[in-house]
Order: sequence, then C-alpha cells, then structure tokens
Amino acid sequence: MSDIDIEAIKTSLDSEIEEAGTLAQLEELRIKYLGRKGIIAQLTSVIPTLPQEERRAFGQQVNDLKNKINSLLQDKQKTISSVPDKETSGPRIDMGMPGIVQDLGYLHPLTKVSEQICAIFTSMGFRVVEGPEIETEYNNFTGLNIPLEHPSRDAFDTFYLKTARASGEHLLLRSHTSPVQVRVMKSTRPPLAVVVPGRVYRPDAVDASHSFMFQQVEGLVVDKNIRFSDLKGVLEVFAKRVFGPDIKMRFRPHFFPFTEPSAEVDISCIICKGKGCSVCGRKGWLEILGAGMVHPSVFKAAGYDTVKYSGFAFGMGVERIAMLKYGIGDIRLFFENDLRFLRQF
Ligand code: 2U9
Repeated sequence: MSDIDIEAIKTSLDSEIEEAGTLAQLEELRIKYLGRKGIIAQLTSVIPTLPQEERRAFGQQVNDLKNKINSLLQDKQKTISSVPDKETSGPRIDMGMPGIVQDLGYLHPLTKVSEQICAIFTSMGFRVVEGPEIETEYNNFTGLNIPLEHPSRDAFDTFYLKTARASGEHLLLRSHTSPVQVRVMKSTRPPLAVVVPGRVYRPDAVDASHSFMFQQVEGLVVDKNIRFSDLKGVLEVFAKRVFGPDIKMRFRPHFFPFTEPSAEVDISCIICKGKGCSVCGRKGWLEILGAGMVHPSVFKAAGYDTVKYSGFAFGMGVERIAMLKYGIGDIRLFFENDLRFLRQF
C-alpha cells in the first residue's frame, strides 16, 4: 500500500469545510481538492506507480474521497446560501450590547405609610373600608353635625361640583374621609370598628405644610360601653408602634362638630424627646391627630340608639405622619414625582 494517508486527508477536509463561511472560501476548497492540479488529481496520478495488486483498492479510495468532497461541498454551499447576508438583510443585532434595564415598580411613600397605619389598626380588630371621593353634601357635612353656617361648607372652602344629583343635592370633593363612616353606619348595625384611608380635598393655598389634596386615615368604633379610655388605649398602641415605645402622649381639649368631647393628640417630640427644639417649636410636643367621642347628633342622623351605643372616632393626615416619621420638611416633595426623593422609602 502507498504511504499516502487518505484518512488524514478526510479529517483535514472535514475541518476545512466546517470552517468555510463564504462561497468564495468554498470555491478555494473546490480548487484545492478537485482542481486540475488539486489533491484528487495528484492522488490519481499516483495510481499507475503503485504495484499492480494495490492499484484497484487505492483507486477505489480515491474515488470515494472525490465523491465525499463533492457532496460536502454541495451541502455546505446550500447552508451558506440559505443564511441571509448580515450586512444587507434583517435587523442588525449586537449581542454584546447591554440590555435595557427595567426599573422595578415600588409603592409611593404615602401609600406605604397609609398601609402601615391601617395594618396597626387591623391588628387591633379594625376593618379597612374605602369610599368615593365625590360625595353628597349630606354625607360630607349634614350627617356629621356640621351646620349650614359652618365656614367649611362655604363654596370657597370646599370644591363643589357644577353638576348636582337629580334630587338637587350638591355634590363635592370630600373634605375628609368621614362620609365613608356615615355610609358604613347607614348600612351596618353596631358593633363596628373601621379605619378609612383615602384622598381628601380642600382649596388651601399650597405651601410647605398645606396641599389642596392630601390623604387621611380616619377611624370609628361603635359598640355598647365604648369609653374615652378605650380611645386613649387604642391611640397609645398606635403612636408607640409608629414612633417607638418611649414616646409620651397627651390629649388637649379641642372642638369638632362631630365629636364631644374632642381632643387634639400630641406625642413627645421625636427629635428633642420633649426638651424643646425647632421641629416642635420649642414646645416639646408634636400634634399627630384629632379624636373624640362620637357626637349624639351624628348617631341620631344614622339612626343609632344614642342610649344603647357610644363610640369614638379619630382622624389623621398621612402626609403629616410620614413627614414626622421620616423628618421630611416639605409636603410638596410627595407630589412632585422626583424619583430621587421617592426612591428613598
Ligand atoms: C364619624 C364621626 C366622627 C373623625 C375625626 C378628627 C377628629 C380630626 C383631622 C386630623 C388632621 C383631619 O387630616 S386632618 O386635617 N381630623 O381631628 N377626625 S375626629 O370623626 C368622625 C368621623 C366620622 C361618623
């Protein structure tokens, strides 16, 4: 047998075909193997020089190799022709380019604080209830013992809608979430304990501590034998969970039309611990909410028996709680949608 290694030629051929990526490279291979002076021609020219008994077998091997080359070239030509030219067709894709990073969504700090407040009350047995932001004058004022001559009923102190109900009753943007408790009382019998989160509207000029729209969480408890001490106990648990176990509370007498007696509730200043600083205006105390025992006129309007039942109510501004909790000095930051601010919570 000749010392020409046909198997080595096949192996080299396989890898060369594999590597060829263009029709021009394929043509070069065709010439190298099948051309006039190519490998097959050289092998064929060797045959007559071999001993007689080897010629037939060697000739057969050369022929097989030639067939293999032809079929490999044909197959590869089909493959290359079916791949679109990157330069001229289809979208250009740079696999090395960094992907588009999707920002993960997160809750607005006011939503978080409102949910935290509600969670504290639900842990004490309260139910969360929500209601519409467009309300009737009855639910927002009359049913809450707010008289006709009260300044907040003035058209300049409330956002009234131009359209009224078919009955002629005025519609308005609620100025507190209390109308939801009126709705709850109209549809449910005591005992009840609800907290009501939501947006409210007052035509206040915007400054560092006022906004024409803000959020409240209000609460209402009605049952037999509900006392002022129950109100104090519930609010103390609430304040300590939000501001820490060491804060002190005080109740200052106040007036609200819908509660009697009424109080404004302070906590000891979280900055100076009661000594007096610029945050608490040197008073040592920070007002966090208002509260009181539900006024009998409110119960009467709802059809509740004022002898059998008593209850307490409270209300707070979510922005104020969030500003105190996080040391935020300007309410407008909540509404400007500046992600550098909003991302911090
Ligand atoms: C019903 C009966 C009574 C809700 C109450 C307050 C006291 C209160 C303010 C706190 C800061 C509003 O956001 S704020 O400006 N609210 O002081 N709210 S008692 O009393 C009710 C509510 C519903 C049926």
